Amino acid sequence: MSKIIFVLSGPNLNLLGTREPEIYGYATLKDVEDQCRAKAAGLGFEIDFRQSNHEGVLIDWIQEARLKACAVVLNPAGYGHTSVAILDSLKTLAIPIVECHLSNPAAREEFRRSTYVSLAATGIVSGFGAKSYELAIEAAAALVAKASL
Ligand code: CA2
Repeated sequence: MSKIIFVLSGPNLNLLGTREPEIYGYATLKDVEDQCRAKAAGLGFEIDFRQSNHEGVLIDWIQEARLKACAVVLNPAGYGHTSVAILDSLKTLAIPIVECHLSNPAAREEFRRSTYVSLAATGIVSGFGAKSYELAIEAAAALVAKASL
């Protein structure tokens, strides 16, 4: 069975660490990737870490995860609040999906308080800055281990 966790990030997260650090922290996306890789390795998994500003590209990667991944960690960024198409693609997966956010969207503006992605996610980690990604990988690894018992 695959031991690869797809870790996907949506629009504008390539700018992480360069703007709005009071909300998103000072870590860059490369820092987050390094932390995720180390966390996954410690748990016996590999990660495939990708970011796109394009909805269709994210959907292509989610479809690719059906064939190659044992779990998906997804920070959909703004698309979480708008994209029925991403929700539809997630619904085709039979593997754990962990929705991940740096901030706690539930404590922010009204329009961030729900995400379409949540309707397909196994669980959500939010509000812990870059650490949210590590916690999401830990959750994904635990779900995969439980499913293969
Ligand atoms: O907290 C999160 O991780 C979010 O998914 C981030 C999204 C936001 O729309 C969601 O409500 C919550 C925004 C990502 C923007 O990324 C930036 C990174 C650095 C500087 C500015 C924006």
